Amino acid sequence: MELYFSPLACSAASRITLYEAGQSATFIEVDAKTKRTHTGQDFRAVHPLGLVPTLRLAEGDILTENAAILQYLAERFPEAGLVPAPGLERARLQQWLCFIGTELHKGVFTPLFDREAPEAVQQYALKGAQARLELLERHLRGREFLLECFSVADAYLVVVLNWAVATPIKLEGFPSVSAYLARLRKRPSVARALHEELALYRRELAAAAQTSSAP
Ligand SMILES: N[C@@H](CCC(=O)N[C@@H](CS)C(=O)NCC(=O)O)C(=O)O
Repeated sequence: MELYFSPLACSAASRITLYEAGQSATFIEVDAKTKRTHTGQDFRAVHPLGLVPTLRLAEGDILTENAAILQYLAERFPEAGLVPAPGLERARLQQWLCFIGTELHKGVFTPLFDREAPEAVQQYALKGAQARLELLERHLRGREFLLECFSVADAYLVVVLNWAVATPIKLEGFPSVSAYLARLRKRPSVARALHEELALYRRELAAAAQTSSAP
């Protein structure tokens, strides 16, 4: 199994899921700007939009979209208990995966990270963040996880909340959300995945700085 990823991107949720299940994969790093892998392969030949995560299965099948990949991995390693049984709890998992993917990731963080997004778009995203984080704050008050136990939705949420430090969003105003993030960052699978990806992210930044200062 090959996981195409970029350091600290939403693909880190798949790495957390794999570690949580005591599994691994061949991790193929994609440069988010050039869309090339470290071996120089054009990633757009794998995923036409050049988006991570993308999973290539042993049989060669390609699977895209975070919510689909996370549920696939969780079902592939059922002993890890990362996905509830079909029924209302499964629908709740999908509810949170959709919320994180659309309302937080794409609705708030993507425009905040997009250097080409006009100021008005960024302000709109920031305004929208307030109600979405308030919703999360109310839900997480007195709860350890999004569902009854750790699930792939938590793997995705911790990665997305982790981005807040690089934006004007102040999580301190949402104490239950902040406490959740601090708690989950200490979870072994999360700590390991974020530690490894932070090192790769820093290496990527250093390489980019060297390229831009080259004569
Ligand atoms: N709908 C996709 C979105 C994935 C996505 O936005 N990935 C980002 C990293 S967090 C990416 O690859 N960005 C590169 C780009 O936009 O060119 C999913 O849920 O998997």
